[in-house]
Amino acid sequence: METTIPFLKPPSVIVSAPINDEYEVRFTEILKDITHLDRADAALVGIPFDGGTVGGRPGSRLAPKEIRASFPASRTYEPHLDIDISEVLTVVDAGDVAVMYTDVHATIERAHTVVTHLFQIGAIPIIMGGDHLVTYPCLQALVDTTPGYVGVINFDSHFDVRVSYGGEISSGTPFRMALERSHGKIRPHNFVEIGPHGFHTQRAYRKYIDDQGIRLITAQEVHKRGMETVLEQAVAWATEGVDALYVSVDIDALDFAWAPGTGNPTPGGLTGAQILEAVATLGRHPLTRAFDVVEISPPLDVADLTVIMGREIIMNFLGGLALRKREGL
Ligand SMILES: [Mn+2]
Repeated sequence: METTIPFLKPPSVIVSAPINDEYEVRFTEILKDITHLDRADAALVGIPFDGGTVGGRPGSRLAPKEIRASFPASRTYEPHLDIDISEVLTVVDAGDVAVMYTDVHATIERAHTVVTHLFQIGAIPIIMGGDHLVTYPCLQALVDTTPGYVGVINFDSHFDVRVSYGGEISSGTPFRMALERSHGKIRPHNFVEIGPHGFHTQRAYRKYIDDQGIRLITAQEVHKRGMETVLEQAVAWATEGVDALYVSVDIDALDFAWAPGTGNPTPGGLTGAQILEAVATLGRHPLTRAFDVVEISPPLDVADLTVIMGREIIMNFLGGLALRKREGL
């Protein structure tokens, strides 16, 4: 059945699989087009917008295109999870939000409209940013379509709760905006930030986090205690009394060795293995309703490593989602 969603354009790239051996299935071979949206478990959607990048280096508007171009390298089976997503999931590439590069507010409106439609259809949106500002309309869409409270887990090297640049909204403001405009539906104690580290913020924002009761797990704490342990705590906090969970991955939560192609690369962050473990666990959680990966900047990348990292983060989230469906969670 054809589903028409306003402000949605076809995918920026459609790639076919290279030559396979007879047992091989590439992710691009199972990725369906928008005509399958009504029965999709998950829907990829790009938001190629970096107009919120006011203080750093842009380029993340090119990430959806480059991640898509990289998809043929992914197969459908993962040995640790022991799951073949082709046996379980229907995944659709819904396309890109028709952003307006010179109009931040119109772009936010359009992203909100598109993602709201995806929630109403029942698909879990897999959002490819764009900078971190794009999380705001997507999270707001989940708040607007969820009857009860919404929890949030954000992987980030920054808090992203700024009041920045004379009140201008930006990639540093999405979670403050979401909290203050959620009409109480995102309670600070259900909002967990994992990964802040390094000399990249100010005490005033830490004070805001602490005063509100927002939960903080620094990257150093993840390294000391292990991702499995801290994530168990994070999930307990974020899901307490909520109807839905939103998961956001700012690629700059990772150490710059694992994700050099981003506006603010930093040392000391999460490892590739830590984030992949975390997103698979969160994909499997029955309350997770939305997922985004933001701040991958292909023009700043080295040998496509950050694009590949983003692609693998998406694949591991889908692996978790496939486990959830197979186990009936
Ligand atoms: Mn961020």
